[in-house]
Amino acid sequence: MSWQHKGEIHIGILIAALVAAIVGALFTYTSIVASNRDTSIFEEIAKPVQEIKKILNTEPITKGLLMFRGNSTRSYYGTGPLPTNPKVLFTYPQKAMCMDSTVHHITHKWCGSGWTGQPVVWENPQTQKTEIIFGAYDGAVHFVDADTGLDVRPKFQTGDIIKGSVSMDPDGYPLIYFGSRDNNIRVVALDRDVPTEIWHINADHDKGLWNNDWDGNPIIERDIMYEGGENGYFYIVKINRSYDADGKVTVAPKFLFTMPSYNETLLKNIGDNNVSIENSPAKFGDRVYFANSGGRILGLDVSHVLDGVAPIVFDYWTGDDTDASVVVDTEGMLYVASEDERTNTASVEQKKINGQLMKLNPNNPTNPLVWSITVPAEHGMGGGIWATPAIDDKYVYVVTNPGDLIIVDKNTGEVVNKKYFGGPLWSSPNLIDGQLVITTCTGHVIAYNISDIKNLSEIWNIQIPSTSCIESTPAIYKGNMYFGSRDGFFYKVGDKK
Ligand SMILES: [Ca+2]
Ligand SMILES: [Ca+2]
Ligand SMILES: [Ca+2]
Repeated sequence: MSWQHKGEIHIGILIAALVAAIVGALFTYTSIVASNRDTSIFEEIAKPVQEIKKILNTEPITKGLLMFRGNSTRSYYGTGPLPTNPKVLFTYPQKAMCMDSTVHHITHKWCGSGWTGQPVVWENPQTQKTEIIFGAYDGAVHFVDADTGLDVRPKFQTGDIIKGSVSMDPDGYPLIYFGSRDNNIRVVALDRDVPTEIWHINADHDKGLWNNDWDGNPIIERDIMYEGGENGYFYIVKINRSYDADGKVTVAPKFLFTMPSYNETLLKNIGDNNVSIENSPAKFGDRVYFANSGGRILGLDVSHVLDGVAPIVFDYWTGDDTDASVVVDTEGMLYVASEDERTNTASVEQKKINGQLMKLNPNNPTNPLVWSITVPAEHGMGGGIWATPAIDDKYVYVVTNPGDLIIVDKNTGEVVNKKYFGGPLWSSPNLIDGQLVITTCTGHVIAYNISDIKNLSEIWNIQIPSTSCIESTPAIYKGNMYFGSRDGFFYKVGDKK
């Protein structure tokens, strides 16, 4: 071996040692941070070193509950204190919000708001007003003054009903992002005379399978949008937000990454082509997770997505339609709720393994199932779960289509409480200040003290006058609750001042 080769080896070893040291340091750093309970801090710091300082100086500018389940891990429930003697403080609007919608040649009249339907609540720094923003079954996005229940600005009409939740730009840009059944997901600017579309993706952008709606709530993080469509495709888009010479907000979006969420294995397993993405993606650190109606859960590593790559790092099959959002805890564990619809052999066999509620450890990709619980048909209702679970330090709180609240120990998978309300329960539970808020399909909003998890004590229980289904997840902000019902109207519930 010549001297030159030896030199190369020495330099190679040196470089390898350096890389190992850097990786080791980073690993230790991220491990420390990963054990930190504040997920947002974890997300901020699990980044290349050169970005850390820059990022730590950046505070979220927009105040409020800005997206479905409040954050990218889908685990933030707003703020209290909850009311002690809640009343309906306003009903919006004057006339029921309704629209006819046709799918596969069948037309239904839809009213109010539904699944997932959780509103945005944000504090507008310019007007000093708290504003509620939600899409409804009249196909419009509405902008409502949280104090008065009156329109803050004209509604934005789309061509079909809106089921999903709106995302408000978290970085102070006057932009909202939302999907509609009219096949478009839109970016709408709020700094014009009327709310104005400045960009959209049509579901025909890619020839996928199944359908063309957009129910999922997009994640907007560091100028990047993450969103799945009912065409079965997942999209990662650099938004490129800016302002023009007149000071109006602009976007110049660029597709970074697009992929179908299905593959031949999945289609063979399910034996049909319902592989739409209807759930809202979740993001933890450099990983984004989403599921489709075929039950495939994917995790992508998006650390190099600006270079157009996002490799699959997690791939799990639940056996059935998974529309509830994946919820991620502070350790990166996944809580997944699925439906129970398919009767083909492969799906039935898989559901025997993982049931309809499961904890998955994505760091163990070959054997991720930690525990599972079955949610079979009961009380004359089909089995499974549509609502997104809520989590706290110790427990998972999930409500089911058959109509039960089930509370599960996060570590052991033991069911510590089960309570029947009557199904379907599609509205996600909320946790605020040690209280659990459940909304039902008979128009009830109920708060429980959960300090003794085996003996929940009811604090209050109110019912909207129409007794109509509350299918949308309420937004809770400064103790007030904002939600739509299937009766056509939108409600604010709280203590009278
Ligand atoms: Ca459609
Ligand atoms: Ca579905
Ligand atoms: Ca389904």
